[in-house]
Amino acid sequence: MTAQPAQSARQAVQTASRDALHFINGAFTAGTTGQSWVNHCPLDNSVIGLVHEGGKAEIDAAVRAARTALDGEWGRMTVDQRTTMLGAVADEINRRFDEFLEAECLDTGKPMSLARHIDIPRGAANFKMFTDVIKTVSTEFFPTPTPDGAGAINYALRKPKGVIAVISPWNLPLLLMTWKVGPALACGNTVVVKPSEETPLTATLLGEVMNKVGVPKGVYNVVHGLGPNSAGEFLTQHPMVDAITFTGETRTGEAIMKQAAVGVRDVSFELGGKNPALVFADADMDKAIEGTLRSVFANCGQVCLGTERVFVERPIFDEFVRRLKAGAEALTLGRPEDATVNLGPLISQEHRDKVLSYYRKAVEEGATVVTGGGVPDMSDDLKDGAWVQPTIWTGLPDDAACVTEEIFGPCCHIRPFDTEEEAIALANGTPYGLACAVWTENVSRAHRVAARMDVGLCWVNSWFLRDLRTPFGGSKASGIGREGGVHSLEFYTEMTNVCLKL
Ligand code: NAD
Ligand code: 6OD
Repeated sequence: MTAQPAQSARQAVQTASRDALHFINGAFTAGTTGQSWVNHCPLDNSVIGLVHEGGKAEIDAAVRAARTALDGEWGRMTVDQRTTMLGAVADEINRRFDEFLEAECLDTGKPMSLARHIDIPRGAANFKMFTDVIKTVSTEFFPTPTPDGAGAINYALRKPKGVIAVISPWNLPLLLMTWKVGPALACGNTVVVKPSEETPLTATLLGEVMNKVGVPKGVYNVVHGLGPNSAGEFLTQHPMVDAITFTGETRTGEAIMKQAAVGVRDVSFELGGKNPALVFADADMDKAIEGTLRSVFANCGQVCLGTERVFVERPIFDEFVRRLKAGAEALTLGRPEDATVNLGPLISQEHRDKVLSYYRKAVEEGATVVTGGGVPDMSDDLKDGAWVQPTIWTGLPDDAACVTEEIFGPCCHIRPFDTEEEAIALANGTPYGLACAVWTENVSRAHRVAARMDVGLCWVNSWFLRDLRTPFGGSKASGIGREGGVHSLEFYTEMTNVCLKL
């Protein structure tokens, strides 16, 4: 996406109803760059509004506001005062639930049934949960012997890390942004958020919520922009940013890590994946089919934890392929508000081009297209949207691009295996290590296989079943660090050990 001068873009969208402004130091502003771009709805390519692009001046203003808030009222609040306020943020998200729902579905085109049950409730829950965690966490205490016999006591203090840069993607915009803002604020930090350029609305709306509940100005800031040579990069390079938490592509993570190296800033990364599902012959077939359909196609395949490689034990391979095909072909594509719809469009035309290039590549690489592989026929009002067909392949070689590279679309490759050992080797044979799903009714096998998966998250007979207290994150090229429950505190706080000689 390329930013255009505001004037020309504005002329094109005189009817724009939803411009996305920055939220800096408690106030909404278009900023000073004069640059903006048109935000399109992926359902039909219609215009949502303008998004203003922040530059170095906006980032600087936001980071300085965040710093000042740390040293001001926010920094002086007790944990109780802070968590009461964040509880009110959660309540206010719930009170304005329908506005968040509409904004998220406008930006992404995703089914309201999905956003209603996952995206928006999690936006609120991410604030509630971390306020509970921070209120109950204890610190270490060691009575230490000394040669004079009097002893010393050691205890660790947890303090906010400072100004946290939050850079988030477009697939679950509110959920993934608040997954980081919630714990960061609960720990007493302040934040500058750079939401995805594709999905600016809910982060902006959250600014209104912050003001409504009286969160001091400067605690939560949003600057819109692109990544390289724009707000994203400028934010990570700002010398007053103390740590960077990022969710997005592995390649972007590499770039941000270089940017974070200046000043030796800490990073927490949730990155890409090429997640496997292992379906053993002793699995409950109904559950495995239902779970795999969700893990492959939910959110139109745009879930970092989603399955793109399915390995099925040979005796049940044909039946599994037949039933997954039937399930995929029964999925309904359409408008968010239609309760019968399972799948929305991809996030953008640009992403559709990428996914369709993989659909073509799969055929060139020798795939059998079990179902899909192209563009669906949509009604006239949706024909300009970023639609693709749910797609299943078999027969690809293990080194095919569609088997090794993250596609982030509604598609998977299914391959047979003969032994548990082979299944584990195939599943682990990737530079990524985010998540996997194991389908088996054999409890011993479940534990045995789970222990050998090189991933941060292993689901057995389930997928995307979340308990927010658990460690969440990826291994290998899928991330650095874990967030969730007390694990988030490791990143969002700095510890000072106090040793007091008695
Ligand atoms: P992306 O990496 O393209 O962009 C993510 C964010 O980074 C955006 O806000 C973007 O503007 C910003 N950005 C890009 N370049 C930057 C730079 N040089 N400096 C600073 N900021 C920069 O990712 P995306 O396309 O928005 O999201 C899809 C990807 O995210 C997929 O790879 C998916 O697997 C991954 N993801 C991972 C998780 C997880 O929990 N592991 C969750 C969701 C998405
Ligand atoms: O559930 C979560 O907390 C989380 N971070 C989910 C990530 C989904 C990726 O698309």
